[in-house]
Amino acid sequence: MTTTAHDPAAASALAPELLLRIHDLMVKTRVLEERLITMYKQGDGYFWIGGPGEEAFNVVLGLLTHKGRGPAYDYLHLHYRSAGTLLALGANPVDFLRQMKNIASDPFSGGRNFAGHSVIPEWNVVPITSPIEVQYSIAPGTALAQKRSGGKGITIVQGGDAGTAEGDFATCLVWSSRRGQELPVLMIVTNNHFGISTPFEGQHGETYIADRGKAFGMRTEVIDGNDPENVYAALSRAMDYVRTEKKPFLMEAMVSRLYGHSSASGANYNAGEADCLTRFEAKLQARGLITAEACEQLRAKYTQELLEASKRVREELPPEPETIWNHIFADTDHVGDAARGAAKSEGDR
Ligand SMILES: Cc1ncc(C[n+]2csc(CCOP(=O)(O)OP(=O)(O)O)c2C)c(N)n1
Repeated sequence: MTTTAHDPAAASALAPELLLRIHDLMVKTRVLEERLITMYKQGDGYFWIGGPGEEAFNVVLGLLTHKGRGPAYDYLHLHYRSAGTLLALGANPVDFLRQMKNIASDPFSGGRNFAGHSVIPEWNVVPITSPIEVQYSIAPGTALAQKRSGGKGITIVQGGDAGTAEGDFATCLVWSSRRGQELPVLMIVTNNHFGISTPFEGQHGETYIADRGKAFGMRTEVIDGNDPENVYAALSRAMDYVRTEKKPFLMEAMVSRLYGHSSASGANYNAGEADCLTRFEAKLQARGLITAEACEQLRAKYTQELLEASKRVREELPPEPETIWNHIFADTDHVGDAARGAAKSEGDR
């Protein structure tokens, strides 16, 4: 395709194929979240939490991550709004439906955790937790291992704005930035301006959370997380810095929360928030890269696929009681019959 100074497509530094790939993944992620919400509302799950409104940022993060297992690759300490990142890495959306339905074939937790709590050891995706922010105090550990092993892997840790009030966030600032012992950590705050129902304004003295990094000698940046092209440029710069300098970086990305906090607040669409997907589609259409019809067809295709998958998942079985010990770190039964027997014979001696 030839471009001229008047061609709107020339406005992007990214290749059209890449822009369309990002768009495809954003649509796939949005449709997945909407399917999960529908499943929840139909009684096919107990709770929904996810990231509709964060697709622009999260998809690009996944595309830029060096995927693999072990310290030579990037570690991802994510949170419960990260489906876009995982789909961009290549995760199967049906696995998210399996976790929502709590069936045995859920690869993340064997049907025992609720939606949005993924873990993919093969890709260094550490378990996503319900307690918010703990990922920030765990992240320096993988970064330290990476620094010691000397490879190109970096540690990426992400969470919301309200959680930065927790001590774990300060732990990450301190441990990542010790002079002469800095760690390759990309700290990300996806700021949707709310902690459940608490607005940002009432909880922060600082204007930008990212500014806290400056006191620790960190590079920082505040970005519009709703614009995937902008995100691509900013994340590429930040990751490159962390990878080559082996020093921390704190990025704050402004994002939207399109369906409220979770099913606990109704999970209904909030038209008052900026929608990164409709914004991006308008841009791509204005540049002649995709038509409105093609956007609708793509959405319809994924909607149909996931509708069919949700019907299949409904027929699958819940986990067997004895699998309760799977997917936990301890490999010893400390409370069952075997443990009681051992304790008794200890006492008999
Ligand atoms: C340690 C801990 N405290 C409180 C909660 C309850 N809680 C769940 S989500 C949440 C708000 C998180 O807000 P934010 O960090 O901004 O992330 P968001 O969900 O908005 O992406 C709270 C307080 C929790 N899960 N864990």
